[in-house]
Amino acid sequence: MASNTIAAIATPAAMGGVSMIRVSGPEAFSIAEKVFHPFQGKVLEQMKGYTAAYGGFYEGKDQIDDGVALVYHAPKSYTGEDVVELTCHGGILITRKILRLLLDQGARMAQAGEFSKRAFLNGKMNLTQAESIMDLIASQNEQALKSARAQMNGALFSKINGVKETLLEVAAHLAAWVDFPEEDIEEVEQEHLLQSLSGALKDARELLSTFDTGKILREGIETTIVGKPNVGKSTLMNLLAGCEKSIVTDIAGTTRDVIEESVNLGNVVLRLADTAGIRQTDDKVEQYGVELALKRMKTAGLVLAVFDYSVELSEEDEKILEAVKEEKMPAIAVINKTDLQGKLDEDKLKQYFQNIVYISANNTDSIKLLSDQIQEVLGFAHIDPSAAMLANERQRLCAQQAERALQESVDALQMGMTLDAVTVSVESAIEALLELTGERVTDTVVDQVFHQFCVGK
Ligand SMILES: Nc1nc2c(ncn2[C@@H]2O[C@H](COP(=O)(O)OP(=O)(O)OP(=O)(O)O)[C@@H](O)[C@H]2O)c(=O)[nH]1
Ligand SMILES: [Mg+2]
Repeated sequence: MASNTIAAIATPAAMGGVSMIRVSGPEAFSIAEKVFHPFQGKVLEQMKGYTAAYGGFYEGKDQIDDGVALVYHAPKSYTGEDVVELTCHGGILITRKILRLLLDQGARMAQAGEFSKRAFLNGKMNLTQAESIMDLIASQNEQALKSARAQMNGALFSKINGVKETLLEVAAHLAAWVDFPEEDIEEVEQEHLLQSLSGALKDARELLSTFDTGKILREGIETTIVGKPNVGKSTLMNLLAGCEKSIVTDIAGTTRDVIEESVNLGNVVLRLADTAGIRQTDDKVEQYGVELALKRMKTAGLVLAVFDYSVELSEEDEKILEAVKEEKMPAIAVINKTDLQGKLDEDKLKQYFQNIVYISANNTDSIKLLSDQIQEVLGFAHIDPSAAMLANERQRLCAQQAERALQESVDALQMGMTLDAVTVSVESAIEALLELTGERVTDTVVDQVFHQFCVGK
């Protein structure tokens, strides 16, 4: 039978000061004992929880390294099982060798996320908390980090739990009425029922609306800089990137390829693409660049449409205005070169854009102006990163299922359908919420969640 004690390297597979190998399961101490010998004759299993011992790692009689073992006794550990965390020098070869020795002594190589899966199965955390661990590790900016931390502390769980408690109460009342159909339900009670269900529906909707913001927070947003030639798109790209990413010249048609760079701007990661200036051209290479620019613009999550303040709007600008109007993507009109004399028809732009920002791409003060505008357009200006937020597609689908079921229950009640019909919908909503928190979830879903984790987590 495969061992129930698992081991894996928890630190990155790279050279560093130290590496850590984690061992968890019923035989964690006895297996670790065979590879690691505390120098002062301590026995790992007899050490107090949360204490450490300095010792040597041995391959047979040969000492291959020295390091530290940290001991946790079940259930007071990350996984809820006996755990030993072995820290050695951070060489790739040494670390792998120690892992191999542990496996030779009977540990099994942990699968991706298996330590966290055990923590979940042992009731150490709920599923939304477990999911936030990977978000925490993957965070690229302060807001994403704060949000992941909040979900790890249970913000999402408490929100769902609140809705669930309401629904359980409603279900209990419904069950009583269904059991005693001869007793008429008073009108006030019916009104109360409707209120509770409408409230729960509102909460579910609010929760669903956090998904898009959360996604941008975690993954950043595809942002395409477009405009006719020479308006200063590449200058803007370089300003935001903080380096000479794109070539800037006063020759129209300088940029032909799509130039990409990720930048962190006021807590949003923009996955920027600088593109070729849009115009009619006989140059084959440039023409291809223009096509790429238009394509990029259509798939972008945010468009920065750049206009030159010092010249009148041209046919080329109009083409961009039409494209923005047609695609309806979030877009900001960036009026550049405001250090020059203005000739641009701003009123016309206002018909197409709700958000307009005046900058000079040569001036670093422009970064803040643009950043504020972007936060506004994406709805980030007022978000509370410590609030409950849906973090992935699995959670979104469960929340959506709950929302639909709640809508059905409200409809059924308002249309005067039988209480049985209302009960079915309420129970289905509860089911969806229990799946969301992982309180009632299939093995397949659990496996899917934890397989996305790192090995060693
Ligand atoms: N005065 C002034 N000149 C600017 C400003 N921004 C850019 N320029 C100048 O405008 C010219 C064109 O800038 P680019 O950034 O290459 O313009 P582009 O839109 O990328 O042009 P293409 O790649 O040809 O489509 C350069 O000479 C820049 O120095 C600005 O805010 N003020
Ligand atoms: Mg350019």
